[in-house]
Amino acid sequence: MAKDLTKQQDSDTLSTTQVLEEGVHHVNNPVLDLPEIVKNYLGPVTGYHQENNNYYFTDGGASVEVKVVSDEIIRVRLAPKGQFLEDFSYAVPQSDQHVAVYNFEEDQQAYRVKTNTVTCVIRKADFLIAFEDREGKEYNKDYSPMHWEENPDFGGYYVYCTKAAQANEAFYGLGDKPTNLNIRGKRFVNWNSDTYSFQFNQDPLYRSIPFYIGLHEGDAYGIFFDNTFKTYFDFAAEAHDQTSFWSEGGELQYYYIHGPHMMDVVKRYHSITGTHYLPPLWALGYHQCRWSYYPESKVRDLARNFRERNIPCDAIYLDIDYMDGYRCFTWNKRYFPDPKKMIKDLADDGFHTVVIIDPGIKVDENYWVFKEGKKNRYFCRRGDDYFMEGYVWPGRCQFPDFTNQEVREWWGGLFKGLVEAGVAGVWNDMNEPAVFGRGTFPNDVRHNFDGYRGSHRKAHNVYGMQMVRATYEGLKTLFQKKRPFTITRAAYAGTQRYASVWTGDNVATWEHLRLGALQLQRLSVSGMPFCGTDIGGFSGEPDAELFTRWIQFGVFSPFMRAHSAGDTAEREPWSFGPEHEALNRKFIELRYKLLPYIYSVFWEHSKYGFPILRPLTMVEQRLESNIPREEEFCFGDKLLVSPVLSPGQQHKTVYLPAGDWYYYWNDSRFEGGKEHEVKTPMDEMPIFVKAGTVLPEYPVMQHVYEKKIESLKLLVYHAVQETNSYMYEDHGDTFAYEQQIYLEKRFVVKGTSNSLKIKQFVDGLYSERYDTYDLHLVSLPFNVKRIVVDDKPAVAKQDSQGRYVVTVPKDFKNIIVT
Ligand code: MIG
Repeated sequence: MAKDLTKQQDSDTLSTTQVLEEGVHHVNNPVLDLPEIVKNYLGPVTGYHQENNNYYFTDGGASVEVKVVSDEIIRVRLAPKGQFLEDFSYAVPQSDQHVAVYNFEEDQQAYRVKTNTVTCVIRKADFLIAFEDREGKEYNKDYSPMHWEENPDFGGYYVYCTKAAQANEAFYGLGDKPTNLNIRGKRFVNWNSDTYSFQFNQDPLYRSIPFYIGLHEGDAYGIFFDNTFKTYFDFAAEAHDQTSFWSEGGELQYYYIHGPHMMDVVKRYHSITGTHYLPPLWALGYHQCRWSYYPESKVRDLARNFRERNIPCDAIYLDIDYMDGYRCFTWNKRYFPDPKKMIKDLADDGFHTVVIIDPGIKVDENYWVFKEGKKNRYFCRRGDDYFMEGYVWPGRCQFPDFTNQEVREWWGGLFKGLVEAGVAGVWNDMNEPAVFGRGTFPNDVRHNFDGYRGSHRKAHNVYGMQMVRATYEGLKTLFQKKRPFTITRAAYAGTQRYASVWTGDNVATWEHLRLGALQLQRLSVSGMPFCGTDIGGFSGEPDAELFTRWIQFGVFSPFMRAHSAGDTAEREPWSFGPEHEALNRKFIELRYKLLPYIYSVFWEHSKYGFPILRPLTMVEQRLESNIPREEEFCFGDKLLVSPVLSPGQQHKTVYLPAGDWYYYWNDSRFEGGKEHEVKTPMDEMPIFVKAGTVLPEYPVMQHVYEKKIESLKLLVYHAVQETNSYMYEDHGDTFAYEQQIYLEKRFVVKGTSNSLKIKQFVDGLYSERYDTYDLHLVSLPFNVKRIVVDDKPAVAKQDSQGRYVVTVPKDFKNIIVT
């Protein structure tokens, strides 16, 4: 279905061994097929020298650099023959940005590079490297000295690092691997691959994020192996006491990132690789996609249906059929005679239009994109200087070298026409890169790699990242003041600076719904916060129940988009009959109610690097029983959800972390630190709000900004423990927030058995358009006698759920309820 495999391959048909080596279609781990190899290990340390925050150690031949990046981050590099490679990284734009206090010690046994937080110990006798905290607790250490072998394919080296795996250590991260959260006992390879209807445990998939977190006795650290070649990881699979990572080329270069909190590990990983920019508010709404909505009348029908049925929606996607013969940056004028008019009408009705763009450019002398690319030699070439050609949707194609700055600028500018037509977002697909028949480019394709030239071995895993970077930067320039929205399928570490991601071509099965819940949690701890699955499943047919449960999970997916393949039955929220239409509406409405909270969580990510989804092990990492709990997670730090992932499920066991929680649907209070049995009828899913939370809610809108908010609703959940909640507000789609034009509000709630105090602190220069808040006081353990707002008495009513409601000025400072 998805691809036509009968299409002719490139002239040099690959032999089976070559296919194995290319690494895309292999079934067995290709490393097992390698001939006998000789590995060189670092010998005893013979000396060292220092240059600022870099320390160099040698065994006489090889050199090892230990760099203090920050108080909590130390980078290690290996140069087998003493010669380091150029210090260039697509993931870490600047590794020298942090200032830290550090010092150095030497004794009989070891050298120690110390910061205020971490000590890196380099043992003299055997060159083993370890990382400790200030108290001398060992977090991570080498099992064997770093080693390498001459690369039989192209000179250079295969580089290896083997660390000790501690007895009960659990491992997390590595991006979108479709498997259990704890990856101990598993092996992986990173090589971006188009994996239509992938399966549980399949590897590799679309993305390469060579970053993992180790968790041992409640303490966490991270390792980021910044190497773009095909990389491998083994988490105590081959040998129960060893964790290894290695690569088919490039440098052995990794960052040790200290915890002990997993949250801090992720935050610090973001401090070097960047966070996701603050998305436009509309991008957090509900998105409707399909392969493909065309012609124009179909798109207009779709939009009309959403509005007539009162189902909120902010974005409609155009998949490849909007183009003229799949030529990027063109329109099929028969299907879309006047795109500008259509997009304008959609926009007037509150819909943003997002279009797909693939990397393959049709070889066609009458097509301006091809002509410009050809003239300027922007397309990738093979080792013998022939252009890299392959078949994709448009037929015979050539592919821009996005690792070249000049090509990226050119590509970014090509969006001019689409932007003038009103397009608000761009979806980058097939950028692993995917090529019909052969999988991807052959290894001999040459890339500019921003001046650090290399073959496809080095550039493959960053190709998609550089494509979406070109897209993001181009849109940003063309939009001027507005925030672009971008989404990519392929990625390398750091791609979060340019785009959101979705998990690719999943399947309409319950297993895939569950897999999606695991993948999004994994992406979130791996530095890819803005992520989603194809709601409903890309291929195959979900039944009504599966679709509704997937919509429910979608409400708590950072990115919420329904998508389906072209050969499936209609797949809109109303496609499953009136009963499920009402259920789907209810949950899409819930997403819109929660938008001010969701937006605030994105702000916390963008500004501070906190992940959006947080697995339970991250929330309560000292509790070993949380390690196998992978179906529930927190969205931000106030909401805990446990999506229903099985058919016919009538109830679910939910563990609540320590503290009090309120059930979202009826305000009843639950005690944390234990499990609860929760009913899960179709119209409910387990959602809990942490006690002490101030949860902002918008009225239901059909799209963002549809209605002017008269008075903002704030749900205030009683707590005895003093609790902070943050709310972020701004224009929603401009970059003015970079000039402090935003509001960051902090609410402090503190209660007793007969009182509740609420304080507000406001920071920033934006002014909201409403004047008051409607405070809904949830589950007060007492009857209200008096409410005092900034020393003035106020009157409360009771709402339909029996909550006390009081309207207060938006700039209140202090409220006392007794
Ligand atoms: O070869 O553009 O993952 O979301 O609908 C298939 C058509 C190409 C794969 C994407 C999918 C998209 C489809 N694309």
